[in-house]
Amino acid sequence: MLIYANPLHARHEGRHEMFRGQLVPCHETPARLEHVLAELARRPVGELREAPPIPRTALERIHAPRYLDFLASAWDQWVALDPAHAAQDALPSVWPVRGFRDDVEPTNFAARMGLYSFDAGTPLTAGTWAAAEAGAACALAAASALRQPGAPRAAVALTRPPGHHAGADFFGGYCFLNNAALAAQALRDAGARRVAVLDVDYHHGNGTQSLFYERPDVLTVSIHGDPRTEYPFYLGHADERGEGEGFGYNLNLPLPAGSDFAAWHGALGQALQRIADFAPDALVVALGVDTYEGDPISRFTLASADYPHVGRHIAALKLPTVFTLEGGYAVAAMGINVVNVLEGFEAA
Ligand code: OKP
Ligand code: ZN
Repeated sequence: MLIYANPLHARHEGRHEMFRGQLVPCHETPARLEHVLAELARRPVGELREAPPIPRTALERIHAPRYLDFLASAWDQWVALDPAHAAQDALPSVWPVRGFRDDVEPTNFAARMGLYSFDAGTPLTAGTWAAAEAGAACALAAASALRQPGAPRAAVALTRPPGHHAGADFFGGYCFLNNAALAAQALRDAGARRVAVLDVDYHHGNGTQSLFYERPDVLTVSIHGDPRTEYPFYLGHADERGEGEGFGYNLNLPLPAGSDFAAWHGALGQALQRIADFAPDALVVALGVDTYEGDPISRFTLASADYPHVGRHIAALKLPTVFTLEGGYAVAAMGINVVNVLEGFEAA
């Protein structure tokens, strides 16, 4: 497999996220990706490649122009408000919930932060845009690699910040640009008639679901902690099946917090069966390993030894596959768990 590692990922380095009324150190850190790279150096399951830069039009296939304008300029505006801001992250604090307008873009910076976000756990930092844009380039390069003659079976966008919570015009859940959605759309644009997205991160991929909710050409399937108790709370229930022409093309498989690999594996079987029935030309896997038993913010109990099976089962679909890196916060085990999935896929 080909692996596109984001060379600018460490430029996104949040200091704090809001948790229970306090600012606590970020879980989503540069060390996460460094551990995956270190494990790949020990177990080289693929060839590392560099992603070419992408035009802004590539991002506009998924994201709203005014949202991209905001993200690209937000840090400079934050620092312009007060030079002392250069040493602080920007976090939103006010949001337009039900009944408020989202069609008029406020000029006030805090108001725009809230317009384009849904939580206070996702700091915007000096290098956020550079890191997110370079990560999107990795996702698009991975999608494009699968369409080349002599293409590998899989390509990986090894990147952070993650993407699956980001929607057309909002960030949140540590995500800014939806790498999995960008890859899925790029595969469609390059000629794949149907594309499936399988999201195995602990948290529901609300951004990806919302982006494709009314479309029958991109099937979205997510296995995750029950949103009644787990983040992102307001989406991810089993009765969300798509809308309009997209009805029947979204499948949510929520599991109770505390679920073990036996339960998770059962849901994976359902997910893979639905994907096989859909008969897509390509697959995108939103690969989070925060399903791990040692994860500090999640509550499934998968063991490191379970992850090769995950990769093997996904490979059994025999589809050209893009992996995008999503969550995983047990930093020391993260490299082992991610490479276990990829090695299981390659061994199948
Ligand atoms: C991202 B990914 C809000 C903090 C809540 C957010 C979890 C984001 C997970 N104050 N935590 O799906 O791994
Ligand atoms: Zn997650």
